[in-house]
Amino acid sequence: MDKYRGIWKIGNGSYGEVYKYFDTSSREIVAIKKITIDDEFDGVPSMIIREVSILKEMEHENIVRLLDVVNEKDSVYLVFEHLDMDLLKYIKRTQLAMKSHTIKNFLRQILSGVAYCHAHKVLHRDLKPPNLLVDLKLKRVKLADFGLARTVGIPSKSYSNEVVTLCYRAPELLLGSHQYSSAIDMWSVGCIFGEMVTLNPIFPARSELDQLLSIFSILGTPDEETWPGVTSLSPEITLLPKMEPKDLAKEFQGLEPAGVDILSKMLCLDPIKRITARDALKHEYLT
Ligand code: INR
Repeated sequence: MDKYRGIWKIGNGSYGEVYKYFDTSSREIVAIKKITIDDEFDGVPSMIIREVSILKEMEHENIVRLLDVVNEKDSVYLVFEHLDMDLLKYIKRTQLAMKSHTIKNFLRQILSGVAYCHAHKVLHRDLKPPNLLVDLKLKRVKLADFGLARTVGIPSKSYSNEVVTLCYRAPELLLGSHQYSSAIDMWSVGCIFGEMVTLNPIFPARSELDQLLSIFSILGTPDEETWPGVTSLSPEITLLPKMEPKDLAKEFQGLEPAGVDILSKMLCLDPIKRITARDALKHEYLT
């Protein structure tokens, strides 16, 4: 680690903190995720090995590049390329509105990264604005924080003990499905797209039930007709208030009709009918 000079802390990954460092040999700024191996947490080393092996496999312009792995004493350091900020900060500092060509450009890049992951049988499983990194000069977006990729079950607390946000979680997971498919990432991409348009989480909520009601208040409460199999997935769904779907064009004012169409296909409640990343890239909104 001697060749790296620490600068400051820039963020919190799903486990371990991220620092900005200066690599004195390459003379480049890098981002280093420091993971302290604590004997209490049996699961951590396997999570690290998993993230490292996934990231080593992934080589794509829209996926953050892992440059080096250093194992020193009781810590593992993951050395990544450095980007200016995460998408949450980018959205927040935007104040007014993101330009429609920037939204389109970012969505295309996010979908390219996701399509690449899915083609390699990797699910990200925790896509949200803090896990997307932005290069301001190149206007480039990259997927980061693969900590949850491929692991079994999604924890309710992160390694750093922060409450895991539910706002980007697919309805089938909220209803108790254990079948993780690539559709769960597409739901998250839809939520992120909507957030770039409105600058706020489109389905804000603080509990799992609250989250479902927030989703259904916009998209309507599903039934066997709109989502075959939903009542066997969760018989309790019949106890929820029956809400009608709203007009997305009204909910997302300013978004062009093709944008509303692709959004509705990503926010399709039934995961079987949800658009794939590959098909979304061919949608007229992006061509
Ligand atoms: C910044 C982050 C800049 N750069 C937060 C951040 C605020 C401002 O997390 C980050 C990273 C970076 C980062 O430049 N490269 C990486 C984070 C991660 C991997 S991870 C690589 O996986 O989310 O911890």
